[in-house]
Amino acid sequence: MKISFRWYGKDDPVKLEYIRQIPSMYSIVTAVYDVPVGEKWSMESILKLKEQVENAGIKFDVIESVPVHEDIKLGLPTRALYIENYKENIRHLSKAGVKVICYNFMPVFDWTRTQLDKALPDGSTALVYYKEQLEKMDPLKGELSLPGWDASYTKDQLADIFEKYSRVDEETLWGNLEYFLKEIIPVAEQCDVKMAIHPDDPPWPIFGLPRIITNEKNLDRFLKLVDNKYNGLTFCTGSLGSGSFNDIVKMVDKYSAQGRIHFMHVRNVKLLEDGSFEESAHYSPCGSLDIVAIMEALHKNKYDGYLRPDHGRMIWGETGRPGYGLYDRALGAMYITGIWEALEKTKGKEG
Ligand code: DNO
Repeated sequence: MKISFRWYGKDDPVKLEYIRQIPSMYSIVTAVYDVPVGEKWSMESILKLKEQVENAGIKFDVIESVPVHEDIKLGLPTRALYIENYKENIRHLSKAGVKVICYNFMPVFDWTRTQLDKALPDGSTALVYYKEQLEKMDPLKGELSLPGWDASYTKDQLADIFEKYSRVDEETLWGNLEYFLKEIIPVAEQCDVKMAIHPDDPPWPIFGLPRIITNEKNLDRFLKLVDNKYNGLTFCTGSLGSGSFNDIVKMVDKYSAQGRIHFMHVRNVKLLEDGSFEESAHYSPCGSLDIVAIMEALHKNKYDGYLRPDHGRMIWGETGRPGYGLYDRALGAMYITGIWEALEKTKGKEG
């Protein structure tokens, strides 16, 4: 297992120098942030990023994300250009030594929460998704600002995209995903870069838009679309785990045994009765997931891919990017590292 940490580039208040001080830190997870979705990333900007990361003494192995242009998800004729750009990005990143690319195939919105600073009983704040609040939100009306939502859309553009998606149901989205994979996976294989799709967060349709990377049956279907290890998963325990229908330990065990998990996002989530959820500290008793059992499954299957602690709460007065402060994610990294060390000592290095 290779511990990694997401870093949002030079504007991230969390400095590379601080990340490096977390014991066990191996690789940074980052991206080129100043290029519009769908465009090519120049070799120059990739190499600049690599240099910054390596100067801080950490590896530059994982990209999260190379975003997929909506025209690809919508299956529009203009997808041809964006797919060529995507292939070029894979080639460029491989030249810079990148091993894994994370991406998602969620229409319009990435991860969605209804509140970013919910105060927990211990005084920390966390990201939450309350079903009742979501049902009252309408992205086409009012001021809606969601994390992961590309704020560069004007209201009119958003209305236009929603109109286009009215002709895309789940099966059409599957078809568009298959088309994309059949184009890019051969390039990823030639370049020895593993593609790792991120599941939909939350794993169910929102605002009437389809979502398909949501459960075990669909992950099986996804992996068979192109049955090649370069077509793999970012297994996000919190995203899939916010659906009580997902048996996370069983799924981690199954897909890591198949060698199809290239990147793990590990975090905990507390499920509430009505299908709502709150993000919690990584420590198992704080949420609904058994983090030790998840790590045991990875260890048993000799997982040697990348893993990053995912969203943290805001603690100790830290302010910054919701979910992506330093302190709670660093606690998560050490908790996970501690579990792994204990597994190696008690069960042997071979898993
Ligand atoms: C949220 C992240 C996601 C992820 C993308 C991958 O915190 O895990 O935004 O980066 O879905 O493309």
